[in-house]
Amino acid sequence: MKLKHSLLFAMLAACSFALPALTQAATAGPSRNYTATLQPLNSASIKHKTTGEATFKVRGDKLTIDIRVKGAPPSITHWQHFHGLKGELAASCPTQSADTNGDGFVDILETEPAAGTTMVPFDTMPAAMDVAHGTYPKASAKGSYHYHEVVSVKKLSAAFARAFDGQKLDLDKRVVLIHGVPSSMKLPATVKSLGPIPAQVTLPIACGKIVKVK
Ligand SMILES: [Cu+2]
Repeated sequence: MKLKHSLLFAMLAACSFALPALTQAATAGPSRNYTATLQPLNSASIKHKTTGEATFKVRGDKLTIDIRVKGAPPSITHWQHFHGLKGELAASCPTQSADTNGDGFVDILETEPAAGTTMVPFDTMPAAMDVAHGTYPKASAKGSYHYHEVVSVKKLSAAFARAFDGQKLDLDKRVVLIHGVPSSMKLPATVKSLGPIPAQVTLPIACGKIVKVK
């Protein structure tokens, strides 16, 4: 009996120590991880199989973004963003069947039914949400790069809500799109782009659906 009591006491003591630790973790904010496996898009037409991985780590107010890409058209800048649908639905990555006009390229407009619209740029200042004027990473001569940024979840969420009708970031409803072929690459006139931006800049070359890591 005596042994049982002391065991019970030890368990209670352990619990009362564990409680303050749990409370501390709660005030530091949630800890969440997400990942996206990047699969090639338009690889047959552009002769580059772009692959890679994106990871998103939320620790308190810090969101750490890492995007590792290989096989991309080398020595050029690659626009990259998360795209998503406005509303509750989750975006998905388009396949080559999204080439509805049959010109051999899935252009940015043809990605919209599945992937939705351009939302947050993975440039040097994601929370500025300046998609058209951001500074994006440049691939090495071998076609690889590693993008790394740490952003404030609060700042990014606030900017996102302002731009998208109060919506939440909801990373696991978004897709990562990587863009860009050399400006010298000839594309059919049927390959569409956004406004005055050349189609070579916005042509999607890889996509990955963001999923929550358990
Ligand atoms: Cu994009």
